Amino acid sequence: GITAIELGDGEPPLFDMHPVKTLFKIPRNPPPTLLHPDKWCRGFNHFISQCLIKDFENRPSVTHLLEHPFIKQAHGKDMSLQKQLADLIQAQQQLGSITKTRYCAIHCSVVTIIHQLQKRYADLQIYTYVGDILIALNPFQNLNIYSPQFSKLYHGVKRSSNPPHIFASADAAYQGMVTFSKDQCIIISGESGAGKTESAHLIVQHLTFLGKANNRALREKILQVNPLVEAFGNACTAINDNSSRFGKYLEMMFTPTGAVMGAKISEYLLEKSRVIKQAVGEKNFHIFYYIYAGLFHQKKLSEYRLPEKKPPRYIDNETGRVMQDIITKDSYRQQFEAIQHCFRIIGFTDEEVHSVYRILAGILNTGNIEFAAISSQHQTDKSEVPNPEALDNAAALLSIGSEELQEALTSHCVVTRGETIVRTNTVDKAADVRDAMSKALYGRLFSWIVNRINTLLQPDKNICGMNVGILDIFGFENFTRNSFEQLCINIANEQIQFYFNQHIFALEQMEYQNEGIDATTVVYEDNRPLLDMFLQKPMGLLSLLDEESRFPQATDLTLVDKFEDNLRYKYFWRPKGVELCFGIQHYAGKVLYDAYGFLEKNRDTLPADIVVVLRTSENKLLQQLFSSPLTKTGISLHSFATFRASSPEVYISSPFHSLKFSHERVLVQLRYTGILETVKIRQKGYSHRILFEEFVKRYYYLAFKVHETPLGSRENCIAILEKSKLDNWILGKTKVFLKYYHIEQLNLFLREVIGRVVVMQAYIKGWLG
Ligand code: AD9
Ligand code: MG
Repeated sequence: GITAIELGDGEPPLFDMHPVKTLFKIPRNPPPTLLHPDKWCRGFNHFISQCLIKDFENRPSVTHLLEHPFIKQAHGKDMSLQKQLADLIQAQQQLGSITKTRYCAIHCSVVTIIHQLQKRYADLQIYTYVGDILIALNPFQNLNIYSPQFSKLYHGVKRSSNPPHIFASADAAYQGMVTFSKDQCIIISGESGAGKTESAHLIVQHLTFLGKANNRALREKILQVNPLVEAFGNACTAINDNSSRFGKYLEMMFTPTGAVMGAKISEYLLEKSRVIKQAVGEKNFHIFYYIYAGLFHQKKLSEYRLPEKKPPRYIDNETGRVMQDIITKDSYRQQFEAIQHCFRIIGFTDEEVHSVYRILAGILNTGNIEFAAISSQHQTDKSEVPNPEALDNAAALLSIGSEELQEALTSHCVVTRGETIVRTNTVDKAADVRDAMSKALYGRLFSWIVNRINTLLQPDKNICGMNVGILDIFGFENFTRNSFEQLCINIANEQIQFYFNQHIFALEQMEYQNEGIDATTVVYEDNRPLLDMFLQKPMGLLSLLDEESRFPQATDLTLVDKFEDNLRYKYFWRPKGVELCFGIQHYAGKVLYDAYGFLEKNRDTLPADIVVVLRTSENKLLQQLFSSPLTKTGISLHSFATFRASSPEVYISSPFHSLKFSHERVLVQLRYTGILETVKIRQKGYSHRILFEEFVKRYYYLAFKVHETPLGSRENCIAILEKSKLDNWILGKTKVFLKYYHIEQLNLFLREVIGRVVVMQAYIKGWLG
């Protein structure tokens, strides 16, 4: 049977599949104070609320709670339920640090949602709606629910006709775009490993299915975009074997009639430092292993000057297993073939692909260049390359002179009073320059690939189209050691959360007020102050970091001192005894950062001498990479701010790295993402708010004759709504307030009516002609 369920929005009924359905129903009105046997669901919720308030103050034991006669009576024989409840309450106790009001405000929903999610997860029903938001739990296994048959099933039907599915969300975005000629945006958020990237693929898959153009080649191309950029931008981390190490905003462009006509990607904040070093248990970007394996099997390693015995330092993270994996793992080789296929389908020339491989091999060889100090009486601090082979290899692959490269690595020019003086680099400095060069090469290569894809998939400029954007970034990260990269990633996530709050809570509540509608305010955790701490100028954390990076004498320690002196926020603290450490209370949890290397990473400088040498390259692609000054990729995600007010969202949460549904993990994620508050506001709120005039223009067919042009008045809105036999809608001062299911119903009616009109026109045409 169909098991569509809804959390929030009130309709259709909640959890009708549940054996103790009333028990877990979210009360639509405030719970009554008395426990009426007929309304024990409300009573139960109320009881829990009382317990939890007490629990918050006294922290009684769970056993004590379970001994309570009401719980005993309510749950009778269902011991598993008791156990779950116990787990749940324990988890809540562990949460700490949340305010009492908030704590009480969320608990009812916690019980409901978590139980429901768990039940569904046990049946591998990973999707659940919260109003127009979709929660997805990572199944960690292949589900056979993404075939073209499923795409068909979810095409243009009412959401309640089928179980919740990511295709339905993609479909809603597409239908919204076509029906209202409005760009749409799908935001995918959730912590690392939650399944965002996987979801983004599925959305692209369904949108390509919907945007069927006659142009099959174009569809094929679009489907290859994600795999290609992810080979270069994803890597294996401690949490996720295919972790996104960059932020990606993919826009799919459609013609006014909804045929796909192109695509565009924007990339943000690639974690370039991964090229030169990876944490224990982590790997470099996938592409390095793919080409190594591919070239090995094609017996072409020597052509690219890559050793067969000991793989280059940049990809050999001291486990010594890398070469064995490269030789034996079929998946690497298959991925290499897949990438070659992607390049070809999208339209890269063989020459371009060859250049890309040469640059990648060049980077790997660059990493192997070593430096040793020259001891001489006259010169101090000078270094030389004791292994000229690596130097020659790198230079050959990058098509530059090997002497010039050595020169640029081991010395630098300083201009003083119009005179150019050559200074030598110490061993450490030379190694830094080498690594900076590798990072710059990779970063610019990545941007070039993205730009090239954009050129190859550019839509016809003469058609004024619309788009659906899909935002997939790196999820919130909290490792044992967190560095600059984690800080950037977490700030980006903080901004997404802020956007989410704005969109779901702040803007919506403001609109109710303006329109004179009495909707209960929902209290939510506003992370604005925390964002201010990061982004404010000139005293925010990022400004302080930039400022300190400009002082040549500054160290990572003076940086942390500066943070401590200037950031007077409750979200910031400095643990005692660990000098380079500072802590931040993010929306998603506390993270301890190790400031070692922060300044260097933030400066991200590439010596001019290196740029000069690379520009002399005979490799056309490489020349191009360094021909223009590259704009620094800032931390700000302002470019994401093109969101439309009515855009649907996909909201991804996950049970994290456990095949078992873990209450604590899910609970924590539900809590910090504000899902519980979202349910509240979605129950009480109206996700669609349309100006009278716009509403009449869209739907007048439903109550008026085709040739009529009714005024965009309040009365005409009422006429349309009544004619459509809808209830529960509200009229504000200038807008109609509707729930998502109203829109669904109206659009369905509209399609029927238009269908009739079209048939009639065809009939008349046939009759006349
Ligand atoms: V990160 O922030 O980029 O580190 P994501 O993107 O949230 O993270 P990802 O989509 O990469 O996570 O999912 C992690 C793994 O979970 C995937 O490699 C799949 O093995 C698995 N996964 C996620 N979603 C699904 C799914 N719908 N079906 C099957 C899935 N497996
Ligand atoms: Mg990802």
